[in-house]
Amino acid sequence: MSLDPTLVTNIDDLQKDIAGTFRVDKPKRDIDPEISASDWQFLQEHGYVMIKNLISDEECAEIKKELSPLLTHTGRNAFEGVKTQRIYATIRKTRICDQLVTHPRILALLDRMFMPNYLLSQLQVINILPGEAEQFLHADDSFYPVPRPRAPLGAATIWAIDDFTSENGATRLIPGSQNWGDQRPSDSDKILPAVMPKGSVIFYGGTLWHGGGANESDDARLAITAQYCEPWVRQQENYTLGTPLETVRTLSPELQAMLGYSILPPYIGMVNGVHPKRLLKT
Ligand SMILES: O=C(O)CCC(=O)C(=O)O
Ligand SMILES: [Fe+2]
Repeated sequence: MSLDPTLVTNIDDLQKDIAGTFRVDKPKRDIDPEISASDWQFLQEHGYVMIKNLISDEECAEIKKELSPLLTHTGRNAFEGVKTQRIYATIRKTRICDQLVTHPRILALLDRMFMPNYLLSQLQVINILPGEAEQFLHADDSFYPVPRPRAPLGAATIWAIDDFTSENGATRLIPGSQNWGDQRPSDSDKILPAVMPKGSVIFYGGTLWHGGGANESDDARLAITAQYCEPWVRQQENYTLGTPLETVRTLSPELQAMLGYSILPPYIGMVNGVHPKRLLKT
């Protein structure tokens, strides 16, 4: 390792990317900047943005076919939903969701929201079965004990793999609630069901109040939620412990970084003083 004693001479130098081998790259996104700016603008105004038909019906059918055999358990409490099936450790079990996690239209929003090398916090498959009740309204990053109002520490996507209708459990959102302090939802709040065709996605910051809807239809409602967080807070699912190295080695560099094979310069996320990506070298 080469030594450069001039690299860090004062405390401000520690804000820099001082990694020797694995520098943080400025990502290039395959997405029209005007489209992304308009997504961002809507998100700022309403607390969420809905993007319709981002993947095709055929892709949704393929995703559903791959995920169905993995949907074996219903939830353990009212929050998970006793008539809702969830897949955790999705990264370990299938590659079919990767394309959604790293979709450029979503990453372009995350690039604006968080510091570089933001992390994947959750990747869950959520299948709401007929007869399920409404999920409690909640804000996804409320488990970080940092007082509100504040900027979101996490963000979520919910991809509709089935059509989302107001009968089958479309996610319910309270637009504007991202700006609340300690306020809790009340009957006077206007709730918006995220009705959208399969292949569409909603994106919102972790401070927005929302919840799964009741499923009063005769069919299940399949969704995939990828959630992300700032690189300086803890991920909800511990992907570095939960994903075997041989799986991580097969993933795109972008996804590897998001699981935790990355640093927030200068040191957060290091292993034995060096970049965690070194663990992936055989
Ligand atoms: O299934 C949904 O529509 C929302 C689920 C959700 O918000 C959650 O589990 O945190
Ligand atoms: Fe949620």
